[in-house]
Amino acid sequence: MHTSDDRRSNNDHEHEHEHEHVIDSNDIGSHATPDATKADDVKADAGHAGIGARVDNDRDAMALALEWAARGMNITAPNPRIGCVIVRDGVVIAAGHTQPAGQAHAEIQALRDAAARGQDVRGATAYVTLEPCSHHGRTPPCSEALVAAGLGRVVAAMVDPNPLVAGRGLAQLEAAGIAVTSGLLAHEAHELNIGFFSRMQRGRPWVRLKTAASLDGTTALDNGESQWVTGPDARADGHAWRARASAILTGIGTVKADDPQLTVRGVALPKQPRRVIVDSRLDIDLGARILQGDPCWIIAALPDPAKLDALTAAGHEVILLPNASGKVDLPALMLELGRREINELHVEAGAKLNASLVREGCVDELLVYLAPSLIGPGQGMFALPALARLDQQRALVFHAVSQVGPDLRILARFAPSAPV
Ligand code: AOF
Ligand code: ZN
Repeated sequence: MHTSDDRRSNNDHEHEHEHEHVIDSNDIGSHATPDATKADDVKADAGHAGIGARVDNDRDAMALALEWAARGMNITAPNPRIGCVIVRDGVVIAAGHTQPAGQAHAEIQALRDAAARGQDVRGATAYVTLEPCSHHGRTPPCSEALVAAGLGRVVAAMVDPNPLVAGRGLAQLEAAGIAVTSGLLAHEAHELNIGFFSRMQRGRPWVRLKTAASLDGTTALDNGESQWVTGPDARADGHAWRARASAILTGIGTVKADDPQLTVRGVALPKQPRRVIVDSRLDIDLGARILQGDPCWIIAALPDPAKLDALTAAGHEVILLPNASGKVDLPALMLELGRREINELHVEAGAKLNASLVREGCVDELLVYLAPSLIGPGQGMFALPALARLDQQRALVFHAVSQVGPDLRILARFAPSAPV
């Protein structure tokens, strides 16, 4: 039911090229630089927030490490966004954050930064927003690098949920005589890597569903007209949220109605998020704009060998995930996306796919833009069935509410006990 006539997703797919706003790629999740005094013996560097600053306590140092972590917002996936600051005698002497996967982790960046500044890290304290890794992955273990560099103390915000690490990094540091603590600003560190934690702990991405509507909840007229409901600031903000996701999911209805590209524009990125299209019957037109760029993953339920071959020849991948009713098995899709190392999944789809995802327990968070206008009847955000009793309603909690230009931005999460 969720794919066939899922028409408009919301108001900002058509003519996507018309809103090319430049966004600071770090504008989500960044924090204000702590008010710190500059020490004399370390040169302050405007491009390197906090270097040379005095930090009086572990908490302030970790807050700075979180700020550094947020600089990796759009570049580290599938690795988590981690920050590391090195403090000696109460002064920040070096810092770094995770680079794109396969390149240096935060700790290595910070050690290199210290070396580049001629700073001696022996006996210093490293503040890291995740336990240093202990495994040989795409890169060698950070725990060994910290031991070799002679750090005196390591403070971590959280233990690494990656089963390849899971406490071993801290244990190795301790075994080498380094004083170790963990758990400082853990909540903030978890929020910054909510997708990585979701994938490691639940095997599926953190799913954030974006929609935009008038104050009375209408996303488009019945004839499909949807430009514009929310303003340019909200649309640009939406691109910043796309940018941090590993993949963007939509449905065939939206592809047919809006012919969107679902790319990130106006934000510098090492690689675009993967586009994922739920298309049970492989109805997609090979000329669709979404198929003209980077490879897409097309999720189908019914094999159509000729179409499958054509899509494959065009560089796309078709993944068959049927459920008992001949539609795409959405929970199985979430697990498949987890296996494919998708940390955060950004959904921009129509009311039917939105509702199917919600009903099948696949959505963690709603990102809703509400315009200060009334439209009246039209297409809604979720084509959910009518309830018989009000106690059947799906409970959410408002996680964050802010104003973006003239519009409201609401981040709402399903309450843990909510029926899904
Ligand atoms: C750290 N510091 O900055 C990050 C860590 O394949 P690799 O070598 O890049 O390792 C990836 C894993 O390392 C990742 O799954 C997570 O467990 C950890 N991430 N660890 O010490 C960092 N990003
Ligand atoms: Zn590491």
